[in-house]
Amino acid sequence: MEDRQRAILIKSASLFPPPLGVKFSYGTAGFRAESSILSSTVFRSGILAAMRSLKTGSLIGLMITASHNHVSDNGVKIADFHGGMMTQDWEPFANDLANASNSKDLIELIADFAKKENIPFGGSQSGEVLLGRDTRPSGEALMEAAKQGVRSVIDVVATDMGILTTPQLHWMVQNRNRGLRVTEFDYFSQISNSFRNLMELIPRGTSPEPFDAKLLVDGANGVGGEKLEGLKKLLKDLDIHVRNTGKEGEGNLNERVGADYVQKERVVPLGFGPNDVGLRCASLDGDADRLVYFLFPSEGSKSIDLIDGDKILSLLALFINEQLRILDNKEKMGTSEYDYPVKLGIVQTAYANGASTDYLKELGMEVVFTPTGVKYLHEKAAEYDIGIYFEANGHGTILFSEKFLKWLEAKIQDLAAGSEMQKAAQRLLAASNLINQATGDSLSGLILVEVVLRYMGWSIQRWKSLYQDLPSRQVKVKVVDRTAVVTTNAETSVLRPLGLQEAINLEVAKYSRGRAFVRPSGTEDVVRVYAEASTQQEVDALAQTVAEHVGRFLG
Ligand code: G16
Repeated sequence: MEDRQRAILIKSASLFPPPLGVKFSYGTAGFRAESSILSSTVFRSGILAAMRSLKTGSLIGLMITASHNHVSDNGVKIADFHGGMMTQDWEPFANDLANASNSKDLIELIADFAKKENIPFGGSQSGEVLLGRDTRPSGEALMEAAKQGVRSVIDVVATDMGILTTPQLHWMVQNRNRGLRVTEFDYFSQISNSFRNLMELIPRGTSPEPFDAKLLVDGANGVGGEKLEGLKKLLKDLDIHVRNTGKEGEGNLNERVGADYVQKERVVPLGFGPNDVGLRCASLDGDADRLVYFLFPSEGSKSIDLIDGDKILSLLALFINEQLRILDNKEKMGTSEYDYPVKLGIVQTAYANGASTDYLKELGMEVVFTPTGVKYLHEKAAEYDIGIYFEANGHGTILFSEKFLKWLEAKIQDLAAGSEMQKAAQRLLAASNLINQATGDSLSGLILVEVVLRYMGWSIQRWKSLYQDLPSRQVKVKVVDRTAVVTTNAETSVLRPLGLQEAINLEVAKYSRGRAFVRPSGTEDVVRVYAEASTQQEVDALAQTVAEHVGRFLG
């Protein structure tokens, strides 16, 4: 590293000293912590993103958000050149950077890593980092810290995109690196144009009941509500009403609102009431990368009927499968051989309700499991021609491989104009343009779900009855050190502390269809417990006793 670069880094790093006695870890979705202790970590993440840009010769993204966490938290994550999460190979370096206790160690770490990775500081290569933030009050100052980090690396520029949803930033990085224009208007236009294409491909008059267009959306008082207000202006066929938009007086970010609250607590979010009984409702999270639907079943009921990520996944899988079936329908269409063995894969985590996995398997679908975290699910889904991934919490998307899309485009040209097969191929292509190909995105996901429900002619009640969820319960346990829990087998089994898994097994064995697992959260300072059983009473008892064991083993 040349002297000039070293001097710039030393000077800027001195402005962002790390907090004493805190250990940061690049977890499920980057670094997260109470916002007041994050400026050095965000500054250093700016350096990290700039180095990644020089290494890859591409635009890199940096998002400042703590998504579903409390408003006083914040966080930072890096979007890699393909638009997905940063390569896991760089996570240990990210941790070392965040935890370097002084500027000297920091500079040595950077110099060593740059040498190992052949990162051309001050050479012919230039770089760029695109930055976005959610609506948290701490975001503005942290954005400045991130920009200073990026600008501490010679020849790398920081482009501040202001307030964005996390998926918008991922989408922008992916598409800019493909040479496309990526303003917010471009993002909205892509969604609204493909929405219109799909709407035109819905067969007329096939639905037994008139479709109720009205949709109520809980924006979690975050960035998603405001963006949806903008997007919906381009979606004339939809009747979307956004609540909890975060406007003055509407409430606080994620406080008794939003997808995480609705999915975990199964209660009506603030802003919804008796007048909404029976209506189709959806909930976004704080940075609009999660989506769940819900139904307020009856007046006086505090609880909701939840349509979680598993049911969104099932609906979308049915739609995709149906189009593939039509494309394969040789006898009916009398066309040539189905000449591409499309590999369709479904990716879930241990949180997926057992009934959803059974349902998908009964449909003949290939279902695989990964640990929690979009970074794992996305990577797995990308192995298929069409990979559909969703976490039960509503985080997910459908990925289409480039090879499959090329084949699909050629197929559309070959097939008889206006034929059912051509329409099925066109629907798949439009869906691939609509739903975010870089990461899970509640806005594009919501619009696709709305079209698919129209295509199916389904009310939310019909959708809900696709299968009966097994009763489940999630609880959090505060412990002294959550990293003491080490899991294996896609987080379904505990390796450490010794004896905890045996204790869980004994509890699970007491219940029919019992299942339980524990894992350290990567976004909050807690250990999470998930349980399933045949009745709600049983599952509550199971979750409770497992949580007690966690407390006993971990203190
Ligand atoms: C993030 C991740 C998700 C994960 C969630 C909870 O979501 O992107 O993949 O499911 O955290 O993770 P954990 O259980 O480890 O706390 P978000 O919406 O908070 O960015």
